[in-house]
Amino acid sequence: MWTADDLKDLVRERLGDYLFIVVANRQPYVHTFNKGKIECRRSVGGVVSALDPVMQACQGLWVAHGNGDADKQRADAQGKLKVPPEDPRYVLKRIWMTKKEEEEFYYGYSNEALWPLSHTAFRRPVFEKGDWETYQKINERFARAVIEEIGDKKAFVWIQDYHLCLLPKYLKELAPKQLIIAHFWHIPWANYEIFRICPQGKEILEGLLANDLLGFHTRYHCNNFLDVIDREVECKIDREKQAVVRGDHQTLIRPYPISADFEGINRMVDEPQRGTLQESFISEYNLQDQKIILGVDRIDYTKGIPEKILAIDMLLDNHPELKGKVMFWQIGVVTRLHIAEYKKLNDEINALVEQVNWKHATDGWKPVVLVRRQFFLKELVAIYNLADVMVVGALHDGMNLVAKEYVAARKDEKGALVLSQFTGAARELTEAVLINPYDREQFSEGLWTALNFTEEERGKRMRKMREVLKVNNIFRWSGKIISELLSFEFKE
Ligand code: GDG
Repeated sequence: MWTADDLKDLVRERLGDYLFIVVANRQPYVHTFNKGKIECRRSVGGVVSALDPVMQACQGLWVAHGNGDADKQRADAQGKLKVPPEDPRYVLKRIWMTKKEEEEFYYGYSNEALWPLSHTAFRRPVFEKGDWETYQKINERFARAVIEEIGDKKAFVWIQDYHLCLLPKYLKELAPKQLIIAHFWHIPWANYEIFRICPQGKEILEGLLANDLLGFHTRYHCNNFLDVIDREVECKIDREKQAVVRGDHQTLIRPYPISADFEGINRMVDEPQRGTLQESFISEYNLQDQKIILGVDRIDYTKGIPEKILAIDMLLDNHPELKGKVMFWQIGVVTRLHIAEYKKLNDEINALVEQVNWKHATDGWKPVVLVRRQFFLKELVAIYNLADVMVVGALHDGMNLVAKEYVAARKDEKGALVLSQFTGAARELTEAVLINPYDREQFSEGLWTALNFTEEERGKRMRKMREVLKVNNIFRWSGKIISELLSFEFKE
């Protein structure tokens, strides 16, 4: 089983004198103003939890967008500072963007073009010339930020996600012999029929093929990528090695399913604070005396939130005896509100909640409680343990960490998971009740099945899923990628 210490040992033993650089849009530490004082907090999310210990061990460099309102105050003239602030171990180099650049690079090309394109979620991607130009410009800015730091040294670089498709190519052009690059793509990769509509498709593929290693969550996404390459790029595809070969360069294409910090979450379950948190949530959200069906998502049109509310509606239509006894508690962090589609979705969800509550409410009880608030992982762990059924209804999702965190948090082996078959997580968590969120009847049947599991059935399924996640944890994910990355040799 992989641990944080194994990762640290791996990097210490194999890295030698080379540099280790992570490049991501998201930074690991953010500085913000709060009542006139500057506060620093670690960003939430699996990638930061997995990579922060590695960076601390190898004293690497993390290049990211400084998006906090007090970030400039805490960085030097080159945007650099040592983190974590209380025990500085590695360098965070912030790059800056104007509001307009952020609008066009982050909200525009990344999230209005590449995000819907990759998720095949029936939202039309928007390709704006200005967004694409800024996307190129910001990718170049990230490249320069890395190159400034390496001097004449050699470095292993690990790039994260769809914001930085062009970065590998720019980097290799600037320093062809000094860099070995891996890239992890956190979202699905669309099939050719979808991908081919992207006007900048060729440039994006050229960018990604400059990587030495390119990772996706599942083999299905790797195959989609290889099919697209096969049709769009002149090259040789070595199916046995799962590699794309062009001239003397090859890019290995590999599946690496990301996961949750299983042990860390299990430790949080044991903290005495959990009980207190649970009591306060029960009284704050009126959760007493009923079974809880829980949803936790960023409010995003790929997560199938309206589909979940409609499945609950049908469940109550078909089983009115559940009224007053079961509730659907949906926690949703509002994101990307700048984008019109997200605003529309928020309005649609509000209207649906109101409609379903109006239809089924009885004295003092309503079926849907929607909470738009951000919780810390410790709080989420307490919340996961309050839920009889966890429901993930994503229409398409690279992995879905919420499903894995729920399983990791159910040390008591209680609780059941209803999981969309269109998530990467469904490939590993086969003991969940798998549903198609587009099929309302099947979805509501799935909820009914999960609510009615015997204790034995529930325990058996949860135990099996926990065994899978205990081994396939977040450190295994990063360990596998870093081992492969560090096994490449630099060109002479
Ligand atoms: C993308 C891909 C892939 C913390 N507080 C809250 C909250 N969190 C954390 C959760 C979880 C994370 O946010 C959400 O991760 P997901 O994997 O579910 O979804 P995306 O944000 O879409 O992530 C996805 C992931 O990258 C990693 O590769 O799995 O497929 O789309 O860790 O603990 N989440 C919510 N409320 C909070 O208050 N909803």
